[in-house]
Amino acid sequence: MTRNFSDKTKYHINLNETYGAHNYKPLDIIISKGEGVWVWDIDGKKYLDMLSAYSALNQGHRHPKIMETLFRQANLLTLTSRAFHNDRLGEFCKKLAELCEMEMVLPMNTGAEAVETAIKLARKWAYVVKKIPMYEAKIIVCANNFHGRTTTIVSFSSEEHYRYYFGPFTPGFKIVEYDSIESIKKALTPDTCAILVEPIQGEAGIIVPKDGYLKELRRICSDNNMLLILDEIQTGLGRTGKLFCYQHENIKPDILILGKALGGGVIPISAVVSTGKLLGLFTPGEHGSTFGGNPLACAVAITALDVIIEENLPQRAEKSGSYFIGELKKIRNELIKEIRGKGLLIGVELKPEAGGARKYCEKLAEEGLLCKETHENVVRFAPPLIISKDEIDWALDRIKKVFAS
Ligand code: PXG
Repeated sequence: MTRNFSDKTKYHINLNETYGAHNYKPLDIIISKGEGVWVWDIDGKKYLDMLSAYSALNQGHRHPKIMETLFRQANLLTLTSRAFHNDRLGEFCKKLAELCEMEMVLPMNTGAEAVETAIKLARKWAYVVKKIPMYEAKIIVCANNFHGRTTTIVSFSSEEHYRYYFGPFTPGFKIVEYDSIESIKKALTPDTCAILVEPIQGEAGIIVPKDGYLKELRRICSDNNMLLILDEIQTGLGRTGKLFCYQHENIKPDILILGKALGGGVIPISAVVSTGKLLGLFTPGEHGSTFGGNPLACAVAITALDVIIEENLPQRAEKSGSYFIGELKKIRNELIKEIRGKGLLIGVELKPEAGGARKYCEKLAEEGLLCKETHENVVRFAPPLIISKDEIDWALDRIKKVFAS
C-alpha cells in the first residue's frame, strides 16, 4: 500500500513477518478491535469489514449475545475431551439437526476437518452399504473447488499452487467441470459413491451455477445410489439469503458440511450433519478429535445459531444483497466484467486489463473498506449479515469513488 505506516503498524508487520510463517499475504493493516460490522486498526482508523473472515462473521464481530454465552460458559466448563459426556454437546447437536431438518451431527473444529469427516463417512457407506469393493470407492469433485488445506483435500484440488509440493496424493477422487451435469454423467462408474460440491464456489471467485444445478445433482445421486455432499462452510448459515444455499432449490443433501459462522466468529467449530443411518455408521474409535464437541464451542454455537434465526439473518442477507448488487450494477466502469452473487456473497469480476483486484482492495482499504481479492480478478464483498442499509450506502459511496477513479 502507498500510505505511510505508523511505527506501531511497522512494528507488528515486522514481528509477524519475522516470526510467523509466510503462508499468507495480508493487506498491511493491523486490526486490534472489532464490533458489529466495524473493525479498528492499531492506530484507531475505522474500517467496514466487507470480508467477515470469509463468512465466519455472519453475526458480526463480538455479537453481545454470543459474547455473553462465551463468558458464561468459560466460567463453567471449557473442555472435557470426548472421554466423557458434557452438558452442552447434545443440546448443540439437537439444535443443529433440527435446523437442518436432519437427524444427527458430528462436531469437529475446522472446515477442513469436517470435509475429511464427510469423506470418511462417504467411504465407509460405500463399503458397508453400497458394497463397492474395498478401497475402490470414488468421490466426484469439481474443478476449482475449495474444501480446505489437508493433504487429502489438496489431493483433489485443481489449483496447482495449493498442491504442487505436497504429494504424494490421496487417490479416489475424480475432478469434473463445475456447473456441468454432462461432465458428471461421463464420470459416473459403479464405484462412484458420492459427489462433493460447493453450492456456490467461493474461493474460485464467487461462481454461481445455473438454476437447477443442485436439483440435477440431487437427482443424479438418488438415481445412482450415490451420496450428495454439500460443503456449505462458506455458503451456509444465512450467507446467500437462505439458511442453507440448497434451500434455493428445495433439495436436501445426504451430508451437509458446516463451519465458519457456526462459531459466531468467536470460536472454531464445524460439523457434519446427516441422517442417523449415515452418521450411525461410525463406531467408537473410528473418528474423533480432542476439541471436537467441546462445551465452550457447543455453547457458543447454540447462541450463534439462535442469533441467525432470531435476527432473521438469511432474510436480511437476501434483502441487503439484492440492494447491494443492484447498486453495484449501476456503477459505470468498463473495467468491470461481471457482478454476480447471491445474498451477501458478492463478486465483482474485473477484466484482465484492470491489472488485478488486489490494488482495488488496497484502495478500498485506504477509503475504510476491508475486502479481499479472490483469484486474480475478483473483488469479493461479503459483509456481516447484520449490516444496515446505511452501512451499505456508506460502503457504496467509497466503492463508487474507487471504481470511478
Ligand atoms: N470449504 C469451503 C467452501 C471453504 O470456503 C473450507 C472448506 C475450509 O475451512 P477451514 O476452516 O479449514 O479453513 C473453506 C475455507 C484460508 C481460507 O485462509 C479459507 C477459506 C476461504 C478463504 C481463505 O485458507 N475457506
